[in-house]
Amino acid sequence: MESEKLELYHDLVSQPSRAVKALLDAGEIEYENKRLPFAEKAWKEEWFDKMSGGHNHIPFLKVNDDFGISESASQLRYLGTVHAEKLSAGIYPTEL
Ligand SMILES: N[C@@H](CCC(=O)N[C@@H](CS)C(=O)NCC(=O)O)C(=O)O
Repeated sequence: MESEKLELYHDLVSQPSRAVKALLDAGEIEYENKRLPFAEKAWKEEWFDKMSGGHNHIPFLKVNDDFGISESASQLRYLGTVHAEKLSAGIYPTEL
């Protein structure tokens, strides 16, 4: 696979953020860790609103400065599909 740049905007107080971060870490998938402090309502800032297309929720996964995935279930599925070889322990089902 060509090199892929991933950025995860998240905060660990957020359960869906933890799920996505756990999958990235379990697969040793490289990504930039972009913490948005939940208590400071950082996801409401204008730059994030613009970047997330008005979704304004965490987690948000940005891929190659190209597109972003706003739903954690979709982020997990994207990672489970694109990085299936790194998740060979069956941590994410590929037969879906
Ligand atoms: N269905 C979404 C839910 C995301 C979500 O609700 N995130 C919360 C934190 S756990 C959030 O960003 N809340 C901000 C708000 O409600 O304004 C997903 O699974 O990604």
